Amino acid sequence: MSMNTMIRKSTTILTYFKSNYNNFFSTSTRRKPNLTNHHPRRFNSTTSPNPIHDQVIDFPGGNLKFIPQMTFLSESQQHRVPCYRVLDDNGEPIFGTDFVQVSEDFAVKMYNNMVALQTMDTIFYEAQRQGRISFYVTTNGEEAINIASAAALSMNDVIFPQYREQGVLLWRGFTLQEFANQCFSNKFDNGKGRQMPAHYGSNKHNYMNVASTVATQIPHAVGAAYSLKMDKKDACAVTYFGDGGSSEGDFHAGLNFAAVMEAPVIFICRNNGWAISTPTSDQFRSDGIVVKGQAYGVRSIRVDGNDALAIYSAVQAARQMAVSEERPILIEALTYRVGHHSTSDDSTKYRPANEIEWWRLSRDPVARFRKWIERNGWWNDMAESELRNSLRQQLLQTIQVAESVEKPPLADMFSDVYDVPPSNLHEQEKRLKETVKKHPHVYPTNISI
Ligand SMILES: Cc1ncc(C[n+]2csc(CCOP(=O)(O)OP(=O)(O)O)c2C)c(N)n1
Ligand SMILES: [Mg+2]
Repeated sequence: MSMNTMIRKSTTILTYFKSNYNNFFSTSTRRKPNLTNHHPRRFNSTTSPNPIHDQVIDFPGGNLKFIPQMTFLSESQQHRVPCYRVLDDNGEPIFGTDFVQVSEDFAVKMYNNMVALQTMDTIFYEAQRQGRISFYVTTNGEEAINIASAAALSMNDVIFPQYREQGVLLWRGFTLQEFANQCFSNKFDNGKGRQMPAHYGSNKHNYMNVASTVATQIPHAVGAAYSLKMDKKDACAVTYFGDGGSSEGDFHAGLNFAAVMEAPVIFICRNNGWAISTPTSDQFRSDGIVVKGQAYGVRSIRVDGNDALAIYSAVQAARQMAVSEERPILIEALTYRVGHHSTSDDSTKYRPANEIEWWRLSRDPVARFRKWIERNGWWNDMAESELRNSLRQQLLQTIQVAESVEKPPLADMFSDVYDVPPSNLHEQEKRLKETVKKHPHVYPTNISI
């Protein structure tokens, strides 16, 4: 198109726009704009001249009202979104609370798992401090989110974790020995020693491999949910992430896609206040994460993440809605990361030690749930010390075993990525083997060639 034609066309468009300007926003029938190029439903305004409150525009998404005042939406709501809880800090049910009942056996099983998770984290953390494994990440303070959410799901639901959700895998039956094998990168590790410790994954348990690239699991979960829906499976996808994960673009893309495609996925955000050393106040100014769900058209709830019964009830309801109504649900679980971010971090460098202590002592989700089961007569001091002693012994045993098992063979480094490995990979493998042969003294003895 020549410059002259372009100018002519733009002038025509401008003239058209000017002459129809009022019509675009007018509700009068006398001056109906010529909207032949638009979908007729789009700008179908009502005709009543007054009062303005009766005037609506049928815009994509539904009818909306016209108002005469120039009103900006406030950047914050007058009232923050409230937080659903069942048990108070003392493990006492709140008056009038609405929750899913659990049997004695089930509640005790949940508690056993929370204590197992806590003990495993303590022992593996110590193993890293002793130099026996290279890395570890604890769930301290977030045991209820891990175990109670897992307890509310079905085994067919597919889990897309971040990296602080080992309790979900524990609940699904991954054994303490399997956890230790992964952390010690021995030949029984599902990942064949090719991932950092605490990067678990298990096909058998419908638990996708942990990838520490924050939030990449979110769009994966949405895609998987959409495929579950297309296959008419009685299951949903469930993805976990932190407040930091919600600051990534993947979170926003995932939420929007899930809303539009009506994918049965549950987004569980562990808002624990910190993304390593970055507090939430430096990440967003919205009322947390829950309001973002609503902004994307996703049904959402804010839950006390340190209350196992509230998490259990909310996740069970979310699952029911996700699967039967084929829709995404967002859960923002409020909690606190009591431990350091990982063994590569010292959180006292960026937050006060007394803040950590307060959450550890006053808001511990495990102690809170214990108070509730004790109050019901389902638990006592003797059961507690037996459980803790037995778990400690088992875990010490598992790490001894895991440590003594040999590492995966060197060839495993080169397998599983390509169907037909390319020539440069063959070349690298050959060179590595030659180097090991030449310098056997610097090569670990527990790795077979
Ligand atoms: C894409 C990406 N960016 C940055 C990092 C470095 N990193 C690892 S964990 C983390 C913080 C994540 O915080 P959050 O999602 O709140 O999880 P939390 O550790 O609090 O459980 C960051 C920034 C990463 N692993 N991946
Ligand atoms: Mg966080």
